[in-house]
This record gives sequence, C-alpha cells and structure tokens, in this order.
Amino acid sequence: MLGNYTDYLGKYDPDLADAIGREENRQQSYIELIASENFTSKAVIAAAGSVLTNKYAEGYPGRRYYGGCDHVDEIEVLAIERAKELFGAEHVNVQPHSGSQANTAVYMAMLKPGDSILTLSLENGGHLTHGHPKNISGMLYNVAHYGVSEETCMIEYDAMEELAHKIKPKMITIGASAYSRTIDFRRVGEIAKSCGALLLADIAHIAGLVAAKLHNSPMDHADFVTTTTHKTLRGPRGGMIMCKKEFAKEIDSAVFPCLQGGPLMHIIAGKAVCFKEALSQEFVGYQQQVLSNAKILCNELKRLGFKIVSDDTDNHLMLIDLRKNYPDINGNQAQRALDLVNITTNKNAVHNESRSVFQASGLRLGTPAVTTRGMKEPEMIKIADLINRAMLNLVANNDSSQIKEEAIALCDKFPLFY
Ligand code: DSN
Repeated sequence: MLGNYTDYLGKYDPDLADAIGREENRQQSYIELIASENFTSKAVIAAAGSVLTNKYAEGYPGRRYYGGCDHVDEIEVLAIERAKELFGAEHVNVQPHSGSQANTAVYMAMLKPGDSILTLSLENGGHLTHGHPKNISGMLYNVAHYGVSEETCMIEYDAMEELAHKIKPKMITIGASAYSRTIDFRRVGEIAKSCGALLLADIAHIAGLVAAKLHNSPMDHADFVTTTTHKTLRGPRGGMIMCKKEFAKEIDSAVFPCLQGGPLMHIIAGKAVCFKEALSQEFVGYQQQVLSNAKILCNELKRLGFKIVSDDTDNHLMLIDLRKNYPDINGNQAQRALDLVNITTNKNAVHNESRSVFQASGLRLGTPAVTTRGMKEPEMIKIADLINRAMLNLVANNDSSQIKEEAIALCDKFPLFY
C-alpha cells in the first residue's frame, strides 16, 4: 500500500498539500451541518486513494473493452453484490459518477425528448435533476410538478394522484434534497401504477436510513431507485442505480456508453467498502443516532423560536424558514453569519420562495456528519444554542467571537479520525 498520501504530496507539491491540510483543519474545527455531507471512514479513503485510479475499465465485469481487468472486475462485482444485499435490489449499476448522472441515465434509458415527467420542484425540496429548467431534465422533457400542502408543507399525495391522472406522465420522480418528512413510497407506487407511469425513487438523502430500515424502502414500489453514496450512506462521492432485472440492459447502456466512459474504479472500490460498512449492526446504531440527533436539534430550535418547515423532522435534516422570526435576514446572510462562528450550513429555498436562489429564505441543517463525529443529544442542544446566539448577534450587529470559540471547543472534543 502507498501509506499516508499526504507525506508524498507534501514533498512533491507543498502548495496543494497545504491547501488540503487547511481543508482538513476546517473539517476538524467547524460544526458540519450540511445535510448532504458526511465523513467517510479511513477504509473508504484508502480505497478511493488507491492504485485503482490508474485503471481503465470501460464496459462491465466480464465484458470490458480493456485488458487487465480481472481485479477491477472482482471489485465491481463485490460492490454490486453488497449493494444488492443492502437494499434488496434485483439489478445494480455502481458506475454513475454522481447522483445527477444516475438520474439522467434513468431518463435516457426510458424516456424520449418531449415525454412528460411529474416531479417535486426544487423550491419544494426536490432536486435540480427533477426537471429544473436549467438542468438537462428540464430541457429535454415536458415537466409538471406536484407540490406540498400550503398548510403543512408536506407532500400532498391526493393532489399528486389527481395531477398524475390528468397529465398521464411517462415517469414520476419521488425523492428530495430538502424534505424532512417520511416519504410514502407505497402510496406513490400505487399512484404511478394507476396512471401507467414508471416510478423513479431518488433516495440520495435518505439512503443510509433506508439501508438501516429506519425509513420505508421504495424497492418494492419503484421501477428505478437512484442514490448518491456519500450522504447518509457515508461512502465516497458517487452515484448508483438500482432497478428491476427487466430494465437492466437499458440502464447499463444508458450509463455506459450513453453518458459515461471509463468508470472510476477507485470510487467503485470505495462504494464497496461503504456497502460493507452499511451492512453492519454499527451502521444501524449510527443511523438511529442521526435520527435522534435531528429530532433533538429540531425541537430545541423550535423551543428557541425558530420556524421549522413542516414543523418537524422524520429524517436526518430540517429546514429553518427565516421569514417569520428574521424577515430582514436572508438565507445567504444567515449562512455567512454561521460560517463566521465555525458552523457550516447552506441557504435553501423554501415553499413559496420570493427571494433569488442566491439569497433564499431558508437554511438547511442535517445531522449525519456531526453524528459520525460522535456528537449526541447534549451537543445538539449546544449547537442549537450557538445558532440562536449567532442569529441574534447578526441582527443586533454584535460580535460573535465567543460563539466561535465555543464551536471550536466543541469540535475539539470530537476529533476527526484522519
Ligand atoms: N443533493 C444536493 C444536496 O442535497 O446538497 C446537491 O445536489
């Protein structure tokens, strides 16, 4: 094995090594609340930083366009078999470089330009690849959106059903990047079946919870399930598609050669490690703590007066709607104020958003990364307090250096293990 890569890098390219070192320090000294981020294990990093980055392997195990693929074949099969076991999938493609590539591959496999899709819009918690006009999905397909209730901000399944019957979409997409409530995959599956639509479930955010059986699984209800591997699943950055056997050929051809060339074998190896970890009992405990931490953080923020979209969380994330308590502060200002006290979050659009995407009126928070560091309920209460004080200081234009010191002290108690 190559050993500690930073030693090599430090000697050859100190400028780059310094920048990586500074990023490592940032990760160590900031409270990471970005809901889509996490800290992988050393084993995942070792696989992703291995000699596998040298290998071309266009094609699939046993059917490659290059020689010398025996070992990478074995690695890709390991990743596929572990993913099948983890999610109960009939067919798995582990090659998508990202969740966006995975979603696009499903569209390319099953849709023709002009076909209609029914999805959740970005401002209601969906994803760019769910038909946003600036994404290829919005450019190629005829997009209609189902929404969330004005009152509860939760997905309205009855309205979705009505719309689905009216539009008769070729495909329905269910899944979200900023939706904090349980998704009823059975219900959406029934809606899709009743109007003859294919169903794509994008579980990128909740994949770890689904794997740990702490969120209902779409596997029996959706034709296609896509995910990223780096969010709650805690693997390397990447994507994956799961589908019924009958669609295996179309999906594989849509990933390669339609959308991608050579698969990233070092990342596929990292995915294999991630799936092994996710099959363990320890992983279930981790996901339980993610949920419990999210609940405590959410309740404490509410107690401190913050308005939470849909008033609760059932998963790893929550969305603060700043419009009620902080009408003059936008999401970007809040994000920056928290950055200054070593708390990393991201601004996010909220239902009926009136501000631009660069400002937004919401702030998204998630607990996967802080939970990986070992933080539990007392730390969630402390984090809510830090957020509250930083926001009050932002409004009052007060100095927040004391809050920053407390955030760093909290991080110091839960060191990263790299
Ligand atoms: N999946 C998005 C997020 O949740 O951050 C990024 O595309």
